[in-house]
Order: sequence, then structure tokens, then C-alpha cells
Amino acid sequence: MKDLFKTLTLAAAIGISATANAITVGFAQVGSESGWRTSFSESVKAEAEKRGITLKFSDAQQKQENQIKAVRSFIAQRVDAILIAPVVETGWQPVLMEAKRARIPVVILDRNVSVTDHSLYLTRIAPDFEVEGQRAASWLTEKTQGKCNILELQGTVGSSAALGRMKGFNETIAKFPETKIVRSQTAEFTRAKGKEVLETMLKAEGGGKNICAIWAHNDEMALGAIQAIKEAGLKPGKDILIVSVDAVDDALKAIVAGEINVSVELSPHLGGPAFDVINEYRGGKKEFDKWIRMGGAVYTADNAAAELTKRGVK
Ligand code: GZL
Repeated sequence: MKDLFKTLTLAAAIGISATANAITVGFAQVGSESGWRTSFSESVKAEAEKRGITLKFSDAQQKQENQIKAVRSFIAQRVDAILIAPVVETGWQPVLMEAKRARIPVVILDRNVSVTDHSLYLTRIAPDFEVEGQRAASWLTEKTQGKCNILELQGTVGSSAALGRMKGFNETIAKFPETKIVRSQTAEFTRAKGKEVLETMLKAEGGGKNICAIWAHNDEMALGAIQAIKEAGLKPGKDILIVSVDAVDDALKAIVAGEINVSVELSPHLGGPAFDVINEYRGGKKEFDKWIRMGGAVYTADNAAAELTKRGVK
């Protein structure tokens, strides 16, 4: 009887300590505008499940006001930590100050925030958007010997992904006087807008015969561009080259089919590193590097098929 009592007490103690360690994390996600974003959300949810973390997830449909509302709600619910994937860079300081006053740690994921006080978040876990733009431009300038008229499909205006990719790409092509972006417009990182905007651009360019390449800030817009190029009677990936970012499965399939030429990868698996930071913080670590960089490969016809096999994608 005594042993049974001891066992029950131990089990209860383990149960309490496990509950005491079980945390609740709020995640203010941008939306579900792209395949990459969906993979990112699914990865964070799966990682939380694996770690026994209760995740409160908010999809802001790409609206900052919805994200800010979600963060305020997480604060009111006294969550143990908050993850934010900011849709645009500006407008975050007030709500981050509210989280700090509530003593709730914040981790920024993916895109960046523009704040004057960087103590308002523990760290940012993200790729280097400028490097992504440089890598796309380097491939294109080499492929075209530095002679190319480009149509650019920009991501969300004011997002650090669009700003960084544009900066990196433009700085790289600046070295090639006969490579220029002849039209540039946002297509909001979506496939539908990518098709719609490119149709308009091709019409404005007399059908696109003078266009050498499309620079799309993400694969969704590149996949929309493929449809527009085909409807204009041209061959995507051949008559008009396409360089892009994200390396989602559909883009790798398009590379294998010869319809996209390059996609620069960024990992959607940001949840694990984020939860590690939160654990370290709760264990007493207070200072973190302000940017934990996530890398990725460059996929072309040389390696896209092998990557699809590695991912177990048919
Ligand atoms: C980049 C991320 C971008 C992706 C798009 O890290 O913010 O947002 O490239 C997504 O697919 O919409």
C-alpha cells in the first residue's frame, strides 16, 4: 500500500511539473497567401504538437490590424510567449511595448519589424532577403551574359521580404548596364495577382517578345506568370526565363518541367528554432543574437528533381 501511495505521489509530481512546464504560445501569422506560408504555419503547428506546447494560432489574412489585434488578445490571455511573422515592417512598436510591459517574451519570425528599441523582442529568426535577391540576379546575369529586359513581380509593399529581395537583386544587376527592369509592380505574393499583373505587363510590352525574364519575389507569383506567358503564346522558361524565391514543391515541379529556371530556397521550418529560444529564455538566458539566419539552396534544372525525391514528393 505504501509503495502504491509513493508511486501515485511521484506520478502526480511528474504530472504537475509537466503541466508547470507545459507552455502556451500565441502565433500571429501573416495569412495563407502562398504555399511557403502554409508550409511555415504547418511546420510551427507540428513542432508545437511534438513539444507539448499549446499554440494559439491567428491567420491575419495579410492585414496588420488583424495581427496587432491577435497580439493584444494573446497578451490578455497571459500566454507564455508570442511569435509574430510581421506582414510589414512598420507600426509594431506600440504593441511590442505592451507585450514587454506584460513581461511576455516575443520572437519575430520571417519578415522584420522596424523599431527603435530592439529589446522589444528576443530575436528574429529569418532568411537574408537581400542574399536571396542577389542569388536570383547572379544566376540570371550569368545565363544572359548581362543582357536582359526584366519584368518584376514584387511582393507585398513594405514587407521586408519584398524590400530586401529588390535591394539585393537591383544591386547585383547594377553591374550590367544592358540588364534592366523595364516594369515593376506588386502582385502581393499571390498566384492570382501574379497572373493578372503579368498579363497587363505583357500587353503593355507588345506581347512580350522583347522580354527576356520575369523576376518574381516568390514562387506563387512565378506560377501565375507561367499561365500568363502561355496565354500570350510564349514558352515560360524558354522564350521568357523565370527566376523566383521560396522553392516550394510546385515550383520545383515547374523547374523539372522547364517552366521556371531558378528558385532560391528559404526554409519554412522556423518553429523549432523559435521554441528553442523560448525554452532558453525560460531557462534563464536573457541575451540572444538579434538575428538567427536561416539559409537555403538554389534550385535549377540540375538539382530540382533530386530535391523533390528527397522531400518524398511525387
Ligand atoms: C519570405 C516570406 C514571403 C515568401 C512568400 O520569408 O515573408 O512571404 O517568400 C510569402 O511566399 O508570402
